[in-house]
Amino acid sequence: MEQRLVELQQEALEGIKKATDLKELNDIRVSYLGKKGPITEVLKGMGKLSAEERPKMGALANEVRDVIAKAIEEKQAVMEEEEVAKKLASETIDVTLPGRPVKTGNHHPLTRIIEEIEDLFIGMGYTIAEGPEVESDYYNFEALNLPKGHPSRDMQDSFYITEEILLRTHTSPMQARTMEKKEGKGPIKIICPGKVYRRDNDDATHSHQFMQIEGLVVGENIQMSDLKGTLDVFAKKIFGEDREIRLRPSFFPFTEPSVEMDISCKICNGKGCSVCKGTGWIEILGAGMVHPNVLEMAGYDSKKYTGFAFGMGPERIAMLKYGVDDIRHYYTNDVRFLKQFSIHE
Ligand code: 2NL
Repeated sequence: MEQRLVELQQEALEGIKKATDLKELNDIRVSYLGKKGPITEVLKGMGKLSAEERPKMGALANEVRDVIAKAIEEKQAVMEEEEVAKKLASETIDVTLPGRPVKTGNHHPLTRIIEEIEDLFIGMGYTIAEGPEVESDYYNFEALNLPKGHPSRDMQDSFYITEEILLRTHTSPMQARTMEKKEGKGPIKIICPGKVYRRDNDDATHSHQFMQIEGLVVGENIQMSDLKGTLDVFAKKIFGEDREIRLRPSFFPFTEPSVEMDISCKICNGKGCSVCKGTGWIEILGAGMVHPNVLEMAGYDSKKYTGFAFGMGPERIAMLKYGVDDIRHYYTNDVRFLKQFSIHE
């Protein structure tokens, strides 16, 4: 019996030594130390032994069991360590590799130009006023000195929902609303950006839906020179400090007098080229002194208060600033067009 136990221990230790993975090692544990294993078998035969031999044999069997168990434990620890080392070696990461680029979008060119213009005027003390695109006939026309029968109100020029409700044709209704609401009828300095609509056939320079930015300043002693100075700052900040402006007489129903503003052509520096059609000047926006009728309709005393207003199309501003040749590029959302306005590489 003693002989058998010694053999078992040798066999087991040999097997443990040869084992190449954790599964093999576990199989050895089960087969030698398990309930149906050979050591348990040997111990079952102890009944035949004498009273002196029995404890000796029991102690030996326990010792063999402990030796095998300890050998398995040690080998397992070594194997586990090796496994971790192998994993670490195979899973090393190169922290110097460049990261995967994150795809970023960018603001639409119209958003960009509108925000740039807004920021410029906010810097001069203006606030932003936004309002409904579905407007009443009153705010879109009547309050702006466009009485019934005026050619600008032609059904052909607007999208009507009912006789009295339409899609706004300019952002001026928001200015009329702001003046009307102003408590105490004090001074106003606002910029009104937003979408506007006209019944038009789309082509390279026309669209039935487009953006507008209007500005309105109302106060005591507001003069034409304030308008000119403001527009000069605007032109130089948006198109470059070396730009000159020129005001030409014009007509708008809501301003009197009215002007159109040109900037000197950047391409030819005023000499005349194909971009400015030989004139040296490029038309940028319309403006004027707020018509007394418009002030009075909003509840302002036009003898005490005066004001100036201006309106421009961001599409046109961005076309000139970025060299866009067709207004429809803004609305068709071809990413090859849009990507060119990314501030990222
Ligand atoms: C243009 C011309 C203009 C205004 C807009 C305005 C608004 C009020 C009172 C007076 Cl409430 N004027 N807006 C004035 C002059 C010109 O826009 O050609 N825009 C693209």
